[in-house]
Amino acid sequence: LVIYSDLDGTLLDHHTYSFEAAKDTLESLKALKIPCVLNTSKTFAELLNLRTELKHNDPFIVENGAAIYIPKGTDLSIEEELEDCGSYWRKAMGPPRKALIDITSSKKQEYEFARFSDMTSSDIVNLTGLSVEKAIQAMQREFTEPMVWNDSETNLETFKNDLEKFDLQVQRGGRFTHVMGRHCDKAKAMNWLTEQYNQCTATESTKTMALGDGENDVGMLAAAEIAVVIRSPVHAPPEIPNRADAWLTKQYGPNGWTEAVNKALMQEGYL
Ligand code: 2M8
Ligand code: MG
Ligand code: MG
Repeated sequence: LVIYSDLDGTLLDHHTYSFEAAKDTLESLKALKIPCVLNTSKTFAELLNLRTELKHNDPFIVENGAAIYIPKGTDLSIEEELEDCGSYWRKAMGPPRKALIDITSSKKQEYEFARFSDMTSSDIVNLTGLSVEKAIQAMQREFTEPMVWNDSETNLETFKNDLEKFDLQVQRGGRFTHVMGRHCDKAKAMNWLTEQYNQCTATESTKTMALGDGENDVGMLAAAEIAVVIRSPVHAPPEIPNRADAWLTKQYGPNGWTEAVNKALMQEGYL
């Protein structure tokens, strides 16, 4: 079993960003040697900090599938050449953020939006409830551009169509609307990494479980064998197409996460 987990609204509480309710279960996964891959909209800078808090040692995926980081020394033998990023190997899939900023700048007359690149760290603090330090880490983006969409839903559809011509796509997170490359997402990154795990386990293929609360998690949940929608205190659960078997947790955020992971551990015979 390999677990792929979103952070905000899933492993972390939507409002407080606390993972207290999931701590014991995270420890159990470590003891059982079940990798828990973080698959998030957050940046590498945010992950460096959070992984220390979470005592997380497994691979992780940042900026909505744009880059996969594998700590050096992880028991995986990867055939293709990866970028050497100090303590990590990196597989990058997304276009650089600069391109997203340039293209969206050309749309500023037509639509109402405020991008991270238009905001100060105190704007981000006010919108997210993050500390100034963490807001600054969230601003250190490489592949995606979150924005506050201040225009109509109809115009969002037109904006999406406009961006498609530039090979870009738009996905909603818990708070923001993210502009990102059209050929990368959480699902593609998960599939690539699962392929690497599969090549390592000679006898059986890796079973995947994915947990998420937002629209940007739908593809990842649809592609996982065990799909878990984490109930949100602020928005309706996303629909997972063709997955009547997807679980919806009773509890919100990290409480729901713990509920679902323990259910899976029982079902798979680990407990
Ligand atoms: C943004 O991501 C969340 C993910 O659901 C959102 O769209 O609400 C990102 O900018 C991330 O880097 C940041 O930490 C987070 C803070 O709430 O917001
Ligand atoms: Mg989320
Ligand atoms: Mg996320």
